Amino acid sequence: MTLDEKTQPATLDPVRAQAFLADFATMSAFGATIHGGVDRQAASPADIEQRRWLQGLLEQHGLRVQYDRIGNQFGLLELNPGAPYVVVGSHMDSQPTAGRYDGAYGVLAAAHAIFRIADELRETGEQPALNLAVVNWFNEEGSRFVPSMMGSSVYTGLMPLEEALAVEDPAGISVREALEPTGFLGEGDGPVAACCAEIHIEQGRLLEDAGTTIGLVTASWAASKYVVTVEGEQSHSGATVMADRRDALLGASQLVVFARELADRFPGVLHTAVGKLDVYPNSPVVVASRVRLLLDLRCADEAVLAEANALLQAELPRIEERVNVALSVEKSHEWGINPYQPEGVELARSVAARLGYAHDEIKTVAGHDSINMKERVPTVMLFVPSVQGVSHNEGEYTEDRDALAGLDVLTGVVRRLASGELRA
Ligand code: HGY
Ligand code: MN
Ligand code: MN
Repeated sequence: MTLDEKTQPATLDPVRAQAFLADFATMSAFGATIHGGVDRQAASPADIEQRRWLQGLLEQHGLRVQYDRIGNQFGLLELNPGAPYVVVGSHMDSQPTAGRYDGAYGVLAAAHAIFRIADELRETGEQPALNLAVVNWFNEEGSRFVPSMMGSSVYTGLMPLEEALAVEDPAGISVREALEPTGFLGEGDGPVAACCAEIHIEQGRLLEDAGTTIGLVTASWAASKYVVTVEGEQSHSGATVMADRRDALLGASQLVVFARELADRFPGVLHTAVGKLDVYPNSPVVVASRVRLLLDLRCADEAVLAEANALLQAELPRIEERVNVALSVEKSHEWGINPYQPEGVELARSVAARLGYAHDEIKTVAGHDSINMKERVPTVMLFVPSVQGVSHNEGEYTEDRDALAGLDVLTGVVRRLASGELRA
């Protein structure tokens, strides 16, 4: 890897830039897929191996690594004994066959930002007002264990610990059972946060289309996620008279199509999908008796989301009647359009402006751990561009120069947060 003039951000020296890119290449090898992506679901062997590698990297730089009771991984740099922490990071777990950048970029950027600030403080002998922590939140993706953003939800008290530990994957393995043998199930609640920062790839293409390098995230879209169970009756797919069938997969399919029609009623404002179907018995020559599916609604407007949820509820009895199945619906996760603290947006804006990077405000459509954190402490969320907006796909890509620009801005933000400028 070489850095040309275009790649090299103004205030990040080439040695640090190279070190970041080299570590990013190393971390991308954990769970690497043949198409250039990664497969690192929460507490899978690849996730575990990568966490051990991160622990080594953090310890090499003098950070003390600690795990809390839901397996969040923290690298602590205590420079002001007893003071609370600036918690900086993201997640390293992934969706199955996903991209290298989602989450992992933010954890590594946090680590390198803190390494640089620690070196600067050692040189000047200054003591910051706040301590510094890198965080790798457990199970942000929620693919193996539903719901998403689990580690940060428990950390912030938005999800009870015991409920999270009891969640089972499709093979019936609980979070507790998956984490216990890894040594990542710690004892305490993790460091006390005074404020938080996260950097992430955009996963959309607004920044790229506008030629903007740094997104200053002002708010999230709202989300409603459902677990739907469709109950029908198992029968012979050939022999059973059509009128007698109670086809659970047909009922589920109608819901899949309805979700799309719902989004089409609110173009650009509502995004929907069914991303997962578990079909029982999922066998040839058998009409399915039961389908469990995960339905995801994301919306830029809470009133529209409420209307979409009402339309969905109204559709359920229609599907039941048409297909002769029973539907049960449970909301598994939701969040609203709560803004990030405007003071944090302004702080990030001034850092990006001073460093000379093109920047603009943006909203996040995807969920992030910082959405939970901002409910508790002042939180700054930054984006860097995703090439063509590709994400949750092995082809996910961010240009090196953008990744480095993001690291540069994150470092500036964390430096100011460490001075206690914005704290709970
Ligand atoms: O958007 C999501 O729900 C994901 O966990 N990032
Ligand atoms: Mn992510
Ligand atoms: Mn993701």
